[in-house]
Amino acid sequence: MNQKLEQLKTLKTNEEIYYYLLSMTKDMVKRGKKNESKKKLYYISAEFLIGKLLSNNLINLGIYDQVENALQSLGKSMAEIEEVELEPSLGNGGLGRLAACFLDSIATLGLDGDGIGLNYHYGLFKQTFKNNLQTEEKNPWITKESWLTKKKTHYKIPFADFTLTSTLYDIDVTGYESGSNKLHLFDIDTINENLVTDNINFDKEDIRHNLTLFLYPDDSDEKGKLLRIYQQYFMVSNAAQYIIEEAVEKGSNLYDLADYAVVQINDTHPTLVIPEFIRLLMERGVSIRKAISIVSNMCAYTNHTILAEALETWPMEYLKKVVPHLVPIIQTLDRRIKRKYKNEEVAIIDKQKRVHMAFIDIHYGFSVNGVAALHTDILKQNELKAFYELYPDKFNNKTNGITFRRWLLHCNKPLTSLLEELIGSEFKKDAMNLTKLLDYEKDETVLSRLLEIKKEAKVALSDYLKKTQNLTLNPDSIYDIQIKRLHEYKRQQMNTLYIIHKYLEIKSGKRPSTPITFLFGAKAAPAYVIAKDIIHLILCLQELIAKDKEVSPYMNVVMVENYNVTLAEKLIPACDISEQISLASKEASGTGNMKFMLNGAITLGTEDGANVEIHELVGDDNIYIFGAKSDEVITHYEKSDYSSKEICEKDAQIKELVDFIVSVELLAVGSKENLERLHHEIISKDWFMTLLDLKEYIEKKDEAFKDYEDRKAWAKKMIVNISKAGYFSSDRTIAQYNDEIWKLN
Ligand code: 26Q
Repeated sequence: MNQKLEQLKTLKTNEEIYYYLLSMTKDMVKRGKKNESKKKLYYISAEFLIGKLLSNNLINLGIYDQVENALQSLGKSMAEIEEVELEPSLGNGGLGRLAACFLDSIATLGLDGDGIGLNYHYGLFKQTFKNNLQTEEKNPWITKESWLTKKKTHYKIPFADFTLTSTLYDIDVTGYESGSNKLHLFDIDTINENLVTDNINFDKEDIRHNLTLFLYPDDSDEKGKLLRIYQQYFMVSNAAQYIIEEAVEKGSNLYDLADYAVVQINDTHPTLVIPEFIRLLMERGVSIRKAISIVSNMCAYTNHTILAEALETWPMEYLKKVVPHLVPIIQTLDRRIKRKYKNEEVAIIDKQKRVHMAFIDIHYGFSVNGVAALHTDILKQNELKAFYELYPDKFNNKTNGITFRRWLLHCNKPLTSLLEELIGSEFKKDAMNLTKLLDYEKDETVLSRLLEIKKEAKVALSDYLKKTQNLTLNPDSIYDIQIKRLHEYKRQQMNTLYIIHKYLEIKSGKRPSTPITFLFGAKAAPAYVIAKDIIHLILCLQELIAKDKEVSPYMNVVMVENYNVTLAEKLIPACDISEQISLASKEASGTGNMKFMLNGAITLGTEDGANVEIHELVGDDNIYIFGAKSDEVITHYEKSDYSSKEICEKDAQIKELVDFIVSVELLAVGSKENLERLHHEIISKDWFMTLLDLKEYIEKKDEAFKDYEDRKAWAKKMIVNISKAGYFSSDRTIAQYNDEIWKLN
């Protein structure tokens, strides 16, 4: 090791150093311990939002400090070296990041478990802003030397009209002071990057050459949907062949496959793995009856959403076009259910001949889990009630978690050091030890140090955003942050209505005691028109306020470009107020809420997803909760009795805020088409009930800003939040998955 670091000191450029460390790390993992057991977990997911890996791996291998010291003697820092690494965008948001946190915890707990997914060359997309609008560009990340290791593993993947040959690429997954596992990403050698013409446009029909170009290419048309099915089948056929091969090598006779493998299906995207396993077993001589029973004992399903549009159903016609060989199997699976249960609600193939992917998972998997207590309850009592009645024992909750290695040790070193100094380092292995911090609730020195650390993080973020995006922030202001995918149910539009409220207040002479910075980070799906209009509104407000000398000393709006894991790592430590304001019942869990809490931000949120559990842990005094409860919201949907139009007509203040979207001021910096469309959407539809909670939101947010003024009392809230965050370690979540679902030996 020391010799290697001496050699490092002879290098000059940041590139040279980065690539040296990359290969050194890969070498160490190769020679290090591997997690092994008879039964192995395979976590299949269309997304793995892994973020940059260098620091993470150095921390997990226990050599971060040594490397940092060596760099220092060169007059360099890890931060500079990390700039060289490109961040892959192999995920949309929560579901993909969760998969990455899970891989870290699986390895850390010493469990034998690999991830399986696809090697998208351009990932999601890189977001840029032009004329206050989102534009999408490809986001290449694969360089000649990278974390990927090309393997000699190839499979034949049969489609209706042709067969593709796959190639496997592996990424090492290091555990914190533990053995390593792998993330297997499958690809095709025939990919043609030149198919991408401009931005993210490409020939969607040329499957042999486009299959792994992008993650979830726009599926607003039939071609896009077919491509998604091609991707999904390619992913799961590779997975199933790989899993069977490994099990047989270890001695499985196929009939005992479930003793060698357990498969976690991450949302419905990998659902076709069930019929594919059955097909492969039948090819190897197993009867269909037996094959179904083997597979049913092996597959477990996680649900991440109750939004109707995200519950995948594929027209049978599409499946016939892409994977006709799976169709008879799916029909058999469906017939068996129809024979057994007369209730049409639980049929796999519905009257319109659409195949309900989640229903395959529920009938033919042994476990169904939601991702937070409230979410699992809603699945049982509403969305999946009919299934819960059939299979009460299959349903279980696994409240999400986050890896503290990345979301504390790596992204907030000053806070980590303070914690070590106060409570020792056991919290790094067992996060519940963070409760020891409660002893310092009244310690004035500790309270001021916490505030100093927060201030330092705000300065660091401000410097970084200045350097990388030419944004100017005031580190003496309150940092109020909403970072997550742009979706109407997450209600970024409600946040903008508050901003309008504050703007108008300042205009009328009522100034906040401490200036406020409203930060946003969000990508919108390329075909999601209203989501893009909301981004436009945020950017227009940013411009309007920045240009207004009367207002800008007191408030600012900052939307960061191309929000990703790397930016999240800088934004989260700097946050004072964490915006978690989804319409109750719609956010399955949220995981950003946990990262913020761990870094001493106070949540402003609705009783939704894991906010409910955060609320229970920290108590009323250490969180700002507002808005309609989930049962109320569900009743509004059932009765269709919510009308944003009525609210606007009855409440002049709300009307004033909403109408400001199409004011002369905003139209002067924005596009009439986008602003008018958004305005119209809110006053005539507002499907996610922004206006239902707006009044209470304004009140609660004002209360939080007022409380912020008492710095000591605020620091006490920070302490309580950090102390109670231990429950949200993904080590806890994964231990529960293993104890209750996977049961690895
Ligand atoms: C489905 C059909 C067609 C096209 C795309 C999709 C699709 C793609 C991505 C559906 C869903 C997703 C991603 C969902 C997701 O990220 N869900 C989030 O999962 C987190 C981890 O459990 C939760 O914390 C969040 O609450 C949930 O929104």
